[in-house]
Amino acid sequence: MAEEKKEKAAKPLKLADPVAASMDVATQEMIVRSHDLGIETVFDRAQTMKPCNIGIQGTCCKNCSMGPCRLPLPKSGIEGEDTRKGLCGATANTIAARNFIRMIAGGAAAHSDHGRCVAEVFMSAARKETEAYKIKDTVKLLAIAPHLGVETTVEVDGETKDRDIDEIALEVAEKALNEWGKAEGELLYPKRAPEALYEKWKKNGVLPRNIDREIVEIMHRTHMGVDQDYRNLIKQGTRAAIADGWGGSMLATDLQDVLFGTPSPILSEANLGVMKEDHVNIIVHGHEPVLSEMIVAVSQKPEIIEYAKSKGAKGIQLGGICCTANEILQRHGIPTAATFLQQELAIITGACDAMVVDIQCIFQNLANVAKCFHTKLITTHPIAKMEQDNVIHIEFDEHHALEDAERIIRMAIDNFENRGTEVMIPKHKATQVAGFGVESIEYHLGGTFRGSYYTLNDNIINGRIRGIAGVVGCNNARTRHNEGHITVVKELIKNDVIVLTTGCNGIACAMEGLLTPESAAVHCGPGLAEVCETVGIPPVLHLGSCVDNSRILLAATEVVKAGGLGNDICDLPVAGSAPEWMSEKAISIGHYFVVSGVYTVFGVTLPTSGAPVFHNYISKDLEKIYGGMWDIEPDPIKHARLMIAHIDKKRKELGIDKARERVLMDMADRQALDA
Ligand code: NFS
Repeated sequence: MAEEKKEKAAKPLKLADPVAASMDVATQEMIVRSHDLGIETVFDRAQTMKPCNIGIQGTCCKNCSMGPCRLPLPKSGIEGEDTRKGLCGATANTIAARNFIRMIAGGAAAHSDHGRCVAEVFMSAARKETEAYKIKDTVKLLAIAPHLGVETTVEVDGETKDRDIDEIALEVAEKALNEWGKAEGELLYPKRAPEALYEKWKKNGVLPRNIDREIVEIMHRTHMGVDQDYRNLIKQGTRAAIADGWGGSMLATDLQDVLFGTPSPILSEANLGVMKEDHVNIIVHGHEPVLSEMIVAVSQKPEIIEYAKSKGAKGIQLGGICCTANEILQRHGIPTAATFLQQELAIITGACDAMVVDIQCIFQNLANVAKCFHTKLITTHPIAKMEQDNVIHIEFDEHHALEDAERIIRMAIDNFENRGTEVMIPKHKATQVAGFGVESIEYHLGGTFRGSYYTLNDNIINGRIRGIAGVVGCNNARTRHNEGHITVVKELIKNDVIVLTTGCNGIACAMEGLLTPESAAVHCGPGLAEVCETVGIPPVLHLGSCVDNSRILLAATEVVKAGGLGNDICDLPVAGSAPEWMSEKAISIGHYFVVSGVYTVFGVTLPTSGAPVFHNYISKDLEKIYGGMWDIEPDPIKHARLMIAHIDKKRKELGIDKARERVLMDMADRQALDA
């Protein structure tokens, strides 16, 4: 049976070297396993398929059918005038800028459409049309309401009274949904940014009008023969990126927190070793927590566990991949099974009874791999189906969410007995503490004295903490799996830079054991180690999924508000990084970090290298406008050092550079200096 099934899998043309492909031992073992079974994975495909040298430079235009027009940089570079042009005359700068902002449109659309789905479920919950979803976190609801212009109190007979919570929820739902397509005005959440930043956006004309419009306008402006000035093109990219970070993503995070609970630190595990041979293994993969929350709830029902036992399993083991993993990890402690690049390997364990996917970052090849095993691959979202005939589509709907989830789980349980003999789960897994956020950082590193982020700011000012880095983003099969992530993060914490992580960087750090308080003593410089030990936190704080990068923006805003470190995000000793990025979402995230004032370094490559003038504009000139800028550095050590150099530059500008040697100045001294 297994032999016959194996025939269906494509045999890899060229085999990846497991050690060169990944630094993670579980991954290496599973790549060897895939070769033994003759099943091709992304690691092998990366050997056979090489990227196009022109596309990689960002200078291939296929926006009309006279092309594709290809404008690679000449080997000798460009001396004198750059005469390269497409048939219509489009320059390399125009082409690269158009491609770049189309990536922003793709990324912003993905995050924001996810946010819209959550907002629609939120509306159903607020209208009490669904049994499955309820307004869970009323504290967070009351916290976000004012930012959407929703009153939380009413005047009755001259007296101020609390407004009915159901009424507030309903109005929040209406106001939130309106953000995607309102006819007039501007997006509401950008006002949550530090005032100086908001004013900067206003002055430069980049305040988003509504989320959908900014994305549509990118598609219009990049259509053949419209916008032909890279500066004007990136300006629209800026508007759409703000609409993502300070709009669609931030709404997704907030509404998810209200519906499912605001995360707080929670203990769990990570890597393929979380799967259990004697359990029904259900892997949830994708991004929206709307479905996975239901899977978690149903999998814990006693009658369902009994059903699993009646089929010979000891229980049900859930595991997550990609940002769905981060969502159910931060709210329920469900272990993380894999990063983006390990998704096929989870099936190759032979122990995956069902893989349930929704949207984004899902390999179509999962279907081919699933054919070699008993694994049921279930798509659940109307906008994300697969053409292969072994894929089951169970369309998920908030109105019968629990029934859908139960059907899926029962299908997985029934499938347990169909497992072949070829089960091999790697033993490796690591302990992690995840579930940090703006609120829990305030709790751990805040303090009630003066400002909410007082202790954090104080430790930055006195130099124990050198600065803050946001390290985020994907894996990329063009670079060794997890090595960029881990090397960058270790170099930062070694130099007393505290790291906020999300997405697949968070998963990589978890697999490496960096998300435990104990890791501080092993990997951190003395200042950061002392702070982590005193407050009992890991040196790398996991803030959730990629839409939760909005938490990083708001944490930075809290740092500004707490005082003593300037009056804008661009004044802070902070830097951003995506060492192994690959998705359009990462470009959108990178750009909203940059235009929020953060120096942001990407690894691997950036599709701007073929257009040096445009590259120069986003990596140098943007700093003059927004205080943040893009940079590219594939070498992870150099990458981290660039970030540290920027942090030191900011410390110097703030006049706190000497503090790291003296560790003398405290918050009060600093505020006295500011006054
Ligand atoms: Ni982010 Fe999440 Fe991972 Fe990259 Fe994909 S999971 S939204 S895009 S690969 S970090």
